[in-house]
Amino acid sequence: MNFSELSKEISYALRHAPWEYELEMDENGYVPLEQLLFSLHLTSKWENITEKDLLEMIEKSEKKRHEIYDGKIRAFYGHSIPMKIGKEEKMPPHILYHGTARRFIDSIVTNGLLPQSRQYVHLSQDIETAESVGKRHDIKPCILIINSLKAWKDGIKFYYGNEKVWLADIVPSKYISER
Ligand code: HQG
Repeated sequence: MNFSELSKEISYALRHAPWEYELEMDENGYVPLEQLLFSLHLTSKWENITEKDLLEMIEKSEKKRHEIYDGKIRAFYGHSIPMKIGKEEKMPPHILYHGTARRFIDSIVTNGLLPQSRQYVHLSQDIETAESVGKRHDIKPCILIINSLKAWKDGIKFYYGNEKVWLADIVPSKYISER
């Protein structure tokens, strides 16, 4: 079983294209496991996939991307679908990080961090996570330091993704500095 490929496909379905898989998604991004399995079974690649495989995929993945709960599955973050997924508002830690490409810095300094094609800006709990997020965009990523608690006290909303990923609607540039 190629769990990495499976995780990619499920992320695609749950974050970007539930309609391609005929999934009915609730306001927190959950879809019935049954629906997802039914849809995956229509392809030869995943025709034998079981709930146990999905649990094992989640268990073995280094990144906590998905969650199974009460017969439903959801992605913790990353959504780009038009229906905004509700996330739990939470007081953030003092500092969060954001790894990005050098070529985006000028625009981020001018406009702040914006969600771009996703529903939320994604922030990292630690520098290592920010490094690996940033490396997806640039071999020498920039690590930005977010003065998150100050921003939260000033009324910027933060949301919990998983233990490594925090979300925000936007982060104005006055709370951002370069490492
Ligand atoms: C940049 C992956 C110009 C932003 C990762 C980022 C993460 C701006 C890019 C999760 C900007 C968007 C999300 C502005 C933000 N001007 N560029 N004003 N504001 N940007 O991929 O945060 O592996 O949508 O810096 O690990 O890189 O899929 O977001 O570089 O957790 O589970 O616009 O996706 O998780 O890129 O990554 P993305 P991201 P998975």
